[in-house]
Amino acid sequence: DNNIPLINNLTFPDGFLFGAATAAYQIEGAWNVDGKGPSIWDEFTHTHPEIITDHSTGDDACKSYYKYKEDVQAAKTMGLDSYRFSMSWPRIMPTGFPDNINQKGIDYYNNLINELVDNGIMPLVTMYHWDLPQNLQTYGGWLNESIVPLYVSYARVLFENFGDRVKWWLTFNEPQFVSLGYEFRVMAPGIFTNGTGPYIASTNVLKAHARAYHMYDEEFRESQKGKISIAPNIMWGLPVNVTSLDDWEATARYLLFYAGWFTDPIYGKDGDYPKVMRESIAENSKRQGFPKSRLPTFTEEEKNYIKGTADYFAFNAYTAFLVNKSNTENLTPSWAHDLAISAYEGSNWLISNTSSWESVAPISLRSIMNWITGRYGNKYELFITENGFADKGQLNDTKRITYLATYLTEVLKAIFIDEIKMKALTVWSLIDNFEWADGYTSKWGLYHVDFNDPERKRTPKASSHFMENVTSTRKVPKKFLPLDVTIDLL
Ligand code: PNW
Repeated sequence: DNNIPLINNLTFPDGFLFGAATAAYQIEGAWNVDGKGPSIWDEFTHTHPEIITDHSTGDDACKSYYKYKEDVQAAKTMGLDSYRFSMSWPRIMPTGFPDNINQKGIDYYNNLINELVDNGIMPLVTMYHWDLPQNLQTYGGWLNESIVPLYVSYARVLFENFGDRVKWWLTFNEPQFVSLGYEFRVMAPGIFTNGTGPYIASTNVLKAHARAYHMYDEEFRESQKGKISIAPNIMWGLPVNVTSLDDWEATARYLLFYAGWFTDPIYGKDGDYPKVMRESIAENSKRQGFPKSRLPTFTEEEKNYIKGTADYFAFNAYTAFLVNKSNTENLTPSWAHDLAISAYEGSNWLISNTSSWESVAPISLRSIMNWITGRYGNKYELFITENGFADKGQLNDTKRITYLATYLTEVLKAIFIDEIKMKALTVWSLIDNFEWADGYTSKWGLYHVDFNDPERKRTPKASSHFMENVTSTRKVPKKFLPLDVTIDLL
């Protein structure tokens, strides 16, 4: 019966946005040029080259500080509706303090935004993608609550200077950086804090986010009419053994300790950390002899202040893990030991050869979208701020195409079967770039960048032609996904 459409015949609705993303430290280079102050990532790569796989840095990266017009042309060639990029706090405020604003930094972002607007591409701006001014780290960085008003002054400078043209904002990319930077040591500032740092930092990040949101509401929304959110990473989990209640419980903990850590306070009804976190961290802290829980508590006033501070539901989504319970009772205090799970990649899953954590698990995306609406209601527009695949950077990137085709198909299912309000999918990344601790060994771009060429020549990959096809037909082209089945079967 032909009344039920083939999934490949479904069209992305009008207003659905296709985009691609980058981040300042990963692409700009010009790390000490035109008055930019050093960031914690400059410091980290310069002092700890052993942590970066190929001992590289983002000193030059893609040189997008000089080549931003080529980046915009790449987005334009693919027919993208939006480009997500981040602003470097130390390029705008070299010390992180508001008494010193670097006009050349403001000029750079003005030029980039104007170039986007002139080419009909919507700018989506991440205000913080991990490159804290190094000067603020000397005061403790995200562990010191004084950072909250400093972040708010930085946010004000962005709204004042760019808010006439930027209508979509993200306060933070993946606030879970607090565990990578203050526990796992794979990201700047690279310190271990005995199970305290990630929680103190997450509390300050949430307060900074909420204050920036309220400031926008009070001072800018009426004239600028933009939208603000935050982009947590949401990784899906599946129990190792589906008949084990322990594994199901571990999977639920994993979702709440990682994603719910930030989504519950903002989108949940209590404005607070998930109950499972509050209870188990309090219990562990007591057993470990701490005088109070290592997880800070919010006052009622703070909860009400944090609750509801997002205009749309943004999230990064890449992958899933199999999860089971692990016993960590007698181990060092830490976020990971509070979580008390083990996570694995499925043995027969297609995995990325260059990323240590990514496998191709498209069904996870639909599960995540349904988890969001199930837990927080179907009132927000959902905006996938990152999704993409890592390889060695070859031009004929067929696995990236399969990855994107299958994930985009899950978005169609969410729209047409689950009736979820999907607004956008933004591919990570527009161009190959500096992939944090993986340096230049793991490539995510729709465009290849030649890092041996002083000009950093950009070349379209096969996946960029795939995206061009998607944006011009507004469908997942059948030749890339031979799924000859009707949507009711999926
Ligand atoms: C994101 N994980 O990081 C970041 O937002 C980007 O800057 C980064 O380049 C991109 O994804 C690719 O890695 C992640 O452990 C870091 O699951 C870690 C994880 C996921 C995303």
